[in-house]
Amino acid sequence: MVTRFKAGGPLGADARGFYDEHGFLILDGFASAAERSALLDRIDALVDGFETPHSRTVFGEHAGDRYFLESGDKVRFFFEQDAGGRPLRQALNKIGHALHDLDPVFDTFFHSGRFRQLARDLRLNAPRLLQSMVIFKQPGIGGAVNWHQDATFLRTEPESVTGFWIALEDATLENGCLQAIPGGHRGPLRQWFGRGEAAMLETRTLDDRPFEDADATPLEAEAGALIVLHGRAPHMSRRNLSAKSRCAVTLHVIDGEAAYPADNWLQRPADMPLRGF
Ligand SMILES: O=C(O)CCC(=O)C(=O)O
Repeated sequence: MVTRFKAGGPLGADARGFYDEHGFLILDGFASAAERSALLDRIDALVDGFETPHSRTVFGEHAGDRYFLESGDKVRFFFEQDAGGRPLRQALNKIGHALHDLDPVFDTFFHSGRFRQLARDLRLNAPRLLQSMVIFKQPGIGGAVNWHQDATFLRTEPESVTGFWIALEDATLENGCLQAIPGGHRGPLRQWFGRGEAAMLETRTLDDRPFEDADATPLEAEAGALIVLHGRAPHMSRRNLSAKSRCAVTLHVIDGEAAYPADNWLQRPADMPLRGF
């Protein structure tokens, strides 16, 4: 049974305890209706300003793809696999990965006192904003996101990545809400993803025990809710075969005092250092 908590003010001991035990936390009403519509309007404006390249980069088919590898300090657009000839706004899978530094609307939203307070309550040391995304989950074609742990993709020593996922629209089982395994964050990290030989992207198995669909708990979220995900929390989402869009924005934060290995896929140039809240 997933207990839901109300956003606003410092995290209570009950919410903190739930997060420690389960590895995720739902905070209802974190983003206001005005913030959601400002972000959705901004997303439309970004899409309107995007010049469609000759070849559309499909998210998940990016091994070795420079467009993806060089997106850590940019705002780039990735397509759904089954987008066919759909218009751009209905064909995108995601936008990433430095919206929080490069786009004024996202910058204002993410660099707010509420996120700072939440990071403090989660005992994140010297939080640094590493990665931000828009995840569209388009009606009818929104692709599944397979089981994974964020600490596979955003590695620090010691591990510190924490995900903030904010629903801009209602996310339900019908349109492919997040699903997670309660307590799964206390298990081992299963995979390593990063730059291997010749900086080519590589996935390595660290532990071959699979995550089981039978252990999944749906994290349904009303528009405005924020879901915190521990870096080791196993999570996934199914395809959106419904007629309802399920747009979300995400932010991944790391501890600025932890080491950030150079073989992480996401790299920042020296003149664009990570910032705190
Ligand atoms: O929004 C989704 O469906 C998946 C998001 C996710 O896995 C992530 O942000 O790590």
